[in-house]
Amino acid sequence: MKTKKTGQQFDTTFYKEIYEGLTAFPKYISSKWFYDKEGDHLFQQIMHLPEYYLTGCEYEILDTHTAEIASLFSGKDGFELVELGAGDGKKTKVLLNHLVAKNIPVTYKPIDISQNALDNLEQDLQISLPDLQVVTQQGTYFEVLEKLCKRSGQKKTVIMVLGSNIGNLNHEHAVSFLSDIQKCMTADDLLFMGFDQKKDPTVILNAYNDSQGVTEAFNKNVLKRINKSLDANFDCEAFKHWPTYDPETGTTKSFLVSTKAQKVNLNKLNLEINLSPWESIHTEISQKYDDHIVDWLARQSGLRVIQQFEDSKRYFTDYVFKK
Ligand code: AVJ
Repeated sequence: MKTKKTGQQFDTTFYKEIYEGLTAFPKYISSKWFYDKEGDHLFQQIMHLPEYYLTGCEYEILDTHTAEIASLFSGKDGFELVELGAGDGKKTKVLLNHLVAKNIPVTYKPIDISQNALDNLEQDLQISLPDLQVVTQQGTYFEVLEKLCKRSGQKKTVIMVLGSNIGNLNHEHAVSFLSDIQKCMTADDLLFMGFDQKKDPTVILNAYNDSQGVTEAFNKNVLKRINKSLDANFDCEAFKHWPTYDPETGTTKSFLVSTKAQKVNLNKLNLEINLSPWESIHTEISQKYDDHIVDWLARQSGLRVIQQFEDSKRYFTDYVFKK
């Protein structure tokens, strides 16, 4: 049972949002468009970078507290594990291995915006955990939550959002995202969510400006994707990758800054845009948090933190929420 969106629907949103962002001032492109096949691949590489501490820290949390987390999740007659933004599922596999080994009945429902990532994950799980029941679904968080809300099963549901994926949303959007999740939860259900913490600004900036230039390539790949799929001619090499971190707000922002004047044709959009020298395109926010901000977000969304797990460096925290 798979819900695959037709290329058509996907294209319309993509076209519309790219048009909006590139005709706005200041210009922007949503980070959700990073993840085509090449973007997935580059993000996989990012997760292995020494500077990109997030993945390792959260892996440590799941690996250290596997049994405790598993027993927190387990319902009377098993449970459904819905993972929003599952990606390659590497961290989740620690938990899935444990659940299968302990014969705890679970249905794993990974959701991702990238069909490519889901196909890889499904294949991988078929081989490594053939007994695990897996149901994949492609879509954005918002589309998928709508379906989740209409579900009929009585089984306990645990919604999982790892990797500080919520960090791509500003606080206003994060509250509406958390509220949407809250509305879909019963009193029994749990939300397990990872939040990257405020820390030494240098550590944070390096995570988004690695020495091998993978993050730079990841950021620029969105322009390559636009060139390919919208028949456009961005000069990708004439952009500078520019991440910033504001320790007051905890917001990391990534920009592409044009090093020269550019006239860009986006033929499929019937659009021509001009970039002035040093004009920026904002491409991503990666919000950093602390316990107070997470508490505030939870309260705004009708949720409360019932437990939290930290890595040994206290760089990253997974929070457990109930409604
Ligand atoms: C997948 C959204 C958590 O913001 O840290 C990694 C994506 N961007 N390097 C993040 C990302 C640049 C990542 N998230």
